[in-house]
Amino acid sequence: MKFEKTKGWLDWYANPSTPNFILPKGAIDAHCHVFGPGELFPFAAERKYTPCDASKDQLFALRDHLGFDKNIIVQATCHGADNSALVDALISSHGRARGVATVKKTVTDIELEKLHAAGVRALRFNFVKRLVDFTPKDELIELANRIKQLGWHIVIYFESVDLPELWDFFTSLPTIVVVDHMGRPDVSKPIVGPEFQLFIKLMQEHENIWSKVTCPERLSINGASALDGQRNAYQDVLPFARHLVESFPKRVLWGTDWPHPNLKDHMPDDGLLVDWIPHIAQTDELQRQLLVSNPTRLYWPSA
Ligand code: 0GY
Repeated sequence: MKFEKTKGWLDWYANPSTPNFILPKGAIDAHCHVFGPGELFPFAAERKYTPCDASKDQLFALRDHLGFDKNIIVQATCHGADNSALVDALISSHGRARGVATVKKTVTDIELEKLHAAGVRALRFNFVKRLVDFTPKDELIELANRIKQLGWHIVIYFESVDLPELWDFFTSLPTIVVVDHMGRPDVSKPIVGPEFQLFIKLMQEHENIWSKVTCPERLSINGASALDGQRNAYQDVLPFARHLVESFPKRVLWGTDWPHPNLKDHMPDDGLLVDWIPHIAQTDELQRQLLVSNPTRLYWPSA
């Protein structure tokens, strides 16, 4: 089937630069997606956007170009609860990718076991209203209890203004819980302000909660305009990410977010995004934890 991209959709950066920062051996890109290709893996009827194609081969080429060893591929909302493109990418990775799937409450145990065999190790619960329709919390809790038996965890995506309302639900989840993109802080507000401090409190009080220190390009207010050849970009996001890396060194993950869905203003050069890492993780040990030991512990525990 031929799909028409959403108007104004920005394609991923075609020729990313080679990073100056040499990733530690075994580094894992812990947040990225595959889109289609639509002709092979049609986008879901309930999707809120239609992306460009971004195939497994293009993802693996980026992995090799940037110097990552492995990927964590997160089911994107444009594929709904049809995990076929994700599963195909996981199988084709020959053990070098694990997945985060989206399922409906009707998923059978056999289907979950097949996802596990392909390399899925988590479910994603998405609360971002522009991306998904509402799912009742009791359905999510039921799923969480089922996937706990498989040793999986939950990945949650939400806007920071919704954290107070979602707090009780998040803190009742029975597994490790990984928060996408630092809970999407409003980086124009102070790091010591009530909004980000609530997120810090969530992580301080609940040792099962982890955070991805990802998506400066998505969170930055002055992003594209503050670029210094992009190598010195996203200064406004930096203190938030650095604070989390230094406060919770064993519970943070990093990823490219390739192919960067829904960016409106600029598309980052993924090579330059990698060069952002040493600004948020400033020692070899913090970099090793962020890029190697934390994601390995979570996704390849027996490695
Ligand atoms: C991200 C962010 C976004 C989209 C999705 O699954 C998705 O559609 O995750 C977004 O639009 O903020 O993590 O890729």
